[in-house]
Amino acid sequence: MPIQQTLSIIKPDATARNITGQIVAKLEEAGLRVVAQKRVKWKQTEARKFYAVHKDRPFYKDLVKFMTSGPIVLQVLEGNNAVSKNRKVMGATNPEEAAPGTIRAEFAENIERNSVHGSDSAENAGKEIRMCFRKPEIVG
Ligand code: IDP
Ligand code: MG
Repeated sequence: MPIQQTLSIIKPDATARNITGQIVAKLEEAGLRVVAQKRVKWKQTEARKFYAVHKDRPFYKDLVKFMTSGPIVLQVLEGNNAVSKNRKVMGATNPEEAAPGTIRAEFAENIERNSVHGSDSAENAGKEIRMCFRKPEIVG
């Protein structure tokens, strides 16, 4: 299995409830390693750019508003098949459809305020990591 890196974000609903540690514990239990991490507050321009793939979706405006509403924790996760491993431990976008034990099943408030982001492909992981971190900030 290839060692990969993926981008993870702990979203404002989770930082507001002080559950970032519980989320990191789930990621680590799944076999993922946090090799970069920083807490930031995004400006509108940063959130718009990050979620540009969704710019024509009906939820885009609210998503940008939500992602700029409070602090977020950006992370690079590393491990075997990190992209799909992270998606699995995150659970489905809609917490009502997320498998038991997943981060979203346990912590998400609703389909928008769903506690975490995770890259959906190795290609997007590379792009998202480059958008959020400089090389020296990632220490494996
Ligand atoms: P993902 O985060 O599981 O990859 P995406 O489809 O990429 O899901 O959507 C990005 C984010 O946009 C979601 O995590 C969620 O915060 C928000 N979102 C997605 N679909 C909806 C929706 O139908 N209503 C409100 N917000 C949504
Ligand atoms: Mg997505």
